[in-house]
Amino acid sequence: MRNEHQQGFATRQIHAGKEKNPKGALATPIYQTSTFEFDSVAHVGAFFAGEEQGYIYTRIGNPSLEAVEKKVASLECGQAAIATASGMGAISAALWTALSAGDEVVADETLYGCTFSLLAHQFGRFGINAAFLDFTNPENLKTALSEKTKVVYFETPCNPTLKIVDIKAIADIVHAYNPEIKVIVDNTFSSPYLQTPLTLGADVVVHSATKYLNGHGDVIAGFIVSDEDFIENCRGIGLKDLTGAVMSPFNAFLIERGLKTLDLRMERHCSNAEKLADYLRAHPAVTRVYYPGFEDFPGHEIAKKQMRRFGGMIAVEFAMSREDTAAAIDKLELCTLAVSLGDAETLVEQPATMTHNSYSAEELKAAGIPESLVRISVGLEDAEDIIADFDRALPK
Ligand code: LCS
Repeated sequence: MRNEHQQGFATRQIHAGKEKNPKGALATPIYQTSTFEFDSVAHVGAFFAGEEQGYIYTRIGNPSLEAVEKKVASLECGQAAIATASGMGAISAALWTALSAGDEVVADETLYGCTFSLLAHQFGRFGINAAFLDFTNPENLKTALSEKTKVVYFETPCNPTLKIVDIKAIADIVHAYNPEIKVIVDNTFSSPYLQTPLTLGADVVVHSATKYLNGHGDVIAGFIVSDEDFIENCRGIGLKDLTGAVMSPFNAFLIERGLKTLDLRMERHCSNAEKLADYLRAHPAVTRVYYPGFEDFPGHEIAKKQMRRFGGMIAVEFAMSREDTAAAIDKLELCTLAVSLGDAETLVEQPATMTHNSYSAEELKAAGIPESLVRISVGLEDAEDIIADFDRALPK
């Protein structure tokens, strides 16, 4: 049999991390337990010192979590992963692990609203400064990095404008300046099926597994993937002591189950997004479609280089006021007005009022997020039915 590193993505999404369990169950059992039993007091010391393998308490480790952590590490081509209670749990545990008072984060200016809020509005209280700039010109980083910089942070494609950042170009500039700086990439919008930032020079990947990794809209969850040392620190400090935001064993089971079809789902998300983007671009009520698959989309060439396909997310500007746009969106029947993304259902939302309402009007402008922008997470329905829903809802 080919070893795990030689196996293809589909094989790893099904088999990686799986262990034969004593009762022979094919699916990983849900180890729904908070604590684990010890044989003797004499043994306890060895466990706590890490000299003996085993489990102590689910906030520190659990077999259901370990199975899905190993799978995600394999899919992201990382040495190790840690499961967290949410995407924000992963982001905060990774950042709290990497940063101390007096340090600085340099981040791209277009980020998921709560990540932006954590960096821009909360970190200052703890003596950590965040500087924001546009990473589409990697040269911008050369003047922004300093001896205080400990983390460089970005998403690609970005939420919600799908702006593309060149992972390798950023990682090369940052590590040439100081190899100790952690380049952290939020890979939520791509999933490891479309893009693996660690193979392009990033040090850490974070995920909202709430989205494509789970894929079925029924959990809140996250992951950090990196080398063994960083993940060990995230486990022992960031997650255990600082955030405590551990994934539940039941959610680990659901995500492991969802991951077995990640490639199939991503292929359909991408195909449906291509069709809907083409339809919207030709619609007279539409002024601009943000979609990395279009040849004239800024960043298309970089997306082609670092992604397998162009993803399932689209953003749209209409030739209508914010109110008329909202009225059209309200007329959608099959597509659902909701935040989140990466689900089987097509989800539609207005970032300025929903996911990105932590940005002020000036901050939206700086991040290139128009107030009337509509974001679509294209689902797994028949593309013709999604298009028919928009065709009925949009003014002729
Ligand atoms: N990173 C990205 C890129 C996200 O889009 C989100 C959530 C998070 C991290 C946080 O993950 P969570 O804690 O929710 O699991 N994005 C959302 C969105 O666009 N709509 O609703 C949530």
